[in-house]
Amino acid sequence: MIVQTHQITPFDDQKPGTSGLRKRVRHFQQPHYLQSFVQAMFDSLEGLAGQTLVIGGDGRYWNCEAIQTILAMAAANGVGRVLVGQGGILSTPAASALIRHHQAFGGIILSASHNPGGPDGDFGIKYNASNGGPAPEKLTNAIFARACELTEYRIMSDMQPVDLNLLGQFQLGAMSVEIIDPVSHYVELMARLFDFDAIRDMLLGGFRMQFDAMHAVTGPYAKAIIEGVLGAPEGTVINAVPLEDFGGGHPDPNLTYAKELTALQFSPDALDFGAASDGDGDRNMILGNNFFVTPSDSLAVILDNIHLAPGYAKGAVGAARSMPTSAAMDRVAQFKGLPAYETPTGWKFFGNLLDADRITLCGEESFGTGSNHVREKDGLWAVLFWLNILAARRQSVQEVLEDHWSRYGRTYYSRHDYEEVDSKSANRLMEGLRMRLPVLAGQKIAGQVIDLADEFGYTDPIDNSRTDKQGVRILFKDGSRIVFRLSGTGSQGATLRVYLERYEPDPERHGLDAQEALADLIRIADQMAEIRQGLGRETPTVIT
Ligand code: G16
Repeated sequence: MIVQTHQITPFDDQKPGTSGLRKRVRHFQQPHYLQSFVQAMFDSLEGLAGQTLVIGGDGRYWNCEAIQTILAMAAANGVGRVLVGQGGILSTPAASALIRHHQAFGGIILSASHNPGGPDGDFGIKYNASNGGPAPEKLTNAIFARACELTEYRIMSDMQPVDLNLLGQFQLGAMSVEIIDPVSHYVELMARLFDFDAIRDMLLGGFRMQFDAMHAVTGPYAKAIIEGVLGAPEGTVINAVPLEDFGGGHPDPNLTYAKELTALQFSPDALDFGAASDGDGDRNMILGNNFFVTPSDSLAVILDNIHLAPGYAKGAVGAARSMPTSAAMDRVAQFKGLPAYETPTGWKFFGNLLDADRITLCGEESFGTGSNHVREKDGLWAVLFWLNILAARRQSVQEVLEDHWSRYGRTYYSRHDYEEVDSKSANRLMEGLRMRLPVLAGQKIAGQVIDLADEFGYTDPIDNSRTDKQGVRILFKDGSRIVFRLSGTGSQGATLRVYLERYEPDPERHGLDAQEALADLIRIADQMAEIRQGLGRETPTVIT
């Protein structure tokens, strides 16, 4: 093996966001850019020499090229063994499961999640630690600091391109490379957690469903499980073949971007169940017949019914949600006498709670739900959990939700996103809100009295690490809430997220459309933050 050392000028823009480093493909393709980040990562991982890494991605454009580069650099940096998903494919949850199963040192996942792909789209890279979860802030900060000062990287220069499609094992210098089936281990894990017999019986009994893989990584997993093991008819999984550009779509499972599925489920031909997952397979959307389940409600329903899945028969030890996620989960936790945690946005903040066995279940409003089976959110897992609940309860999605609301009350919830706005204007808007926080409490706006106004910060109960500036919260006397936050996952400009929530205990008022139920809060949010004037946008880009 010939190892070459390349001299470079340091990059100062390699700070990982909410979930890894995400940039436009062309930005990543500039000379030495990917290499700089990978070297900074390797340099920040103490004790990496001789260890095992899991590598895979969501199949987006440039995935396989990046894997070749990472393999050459891993060999040159003394990594002992790498496990690579066949074809360069590994969904984020499957990668997390494999890291845990093989007790690997960590993993590198190539994905920009739900962001569009293709030569003009986004690319991304993230590191997951030995627990299978996203690198904690301490590590991502160290990687960034290292990248800012990095002047050289090491790479194997005599490597022939590896055939990523060929299962098997071979050597790259002293490093062993194994190309493994990306799907089989994940299928076995799901079979241990859920009542596949009951789901199979339900499907054979005429239950009709569709799963939209959005031409992203979940296709092969969903085909194997839903159509293969569970016996749903062929064609149940649509857009099942992962494509480099996701077929030109935006692989984000929500009502705006999962167009085909949404159109079907809100039509007279709607099926009993519809679901979708995102670019790297960690998000999920759940739909019934002409019915949308908010991710916050989905988390609450799963917690309420958790014992119905064999892998969780003993119930949960506790649950957690990100701060902007609605409090619907908290009401179930309170009823069951379980601890409920509120963390900043980002799956990495659940890691310590899961590792310390404080929680079994966690979720986020951003279409993410997961449990202690891995250390990432898991799209297909959530879909299977819903199928398990429906099979056990023999009720429709709508019936399950209506029953839930009748017992716990309904939390109306919506998120309004203003995507790719000018960064300076977005920061100015947030700064303006921050400055007004001290005087807001007690004020009356459009008939609503503000109870508390602050900026969310979090002290991790396990390692006491502190994370500040995690979103501006306006809490009203009647329990309603507005949260303002800038996204940490975009690659262009800034995205303002406005989270709106209102609790309604009265069953007589549970049948409203969410936008209607939240209309007064939507007006207040615009008025308080001066969104229209500040961002020059009349309406949100995406409403979920
Ligand atoms: C990532 C994170 C999630 C987060 C979401 C949105 O999801 O893993 O924890 O909730 O981004 O973050 P933001 O509001 O900062 O854009 P994914 O699916 O993109 O990896």
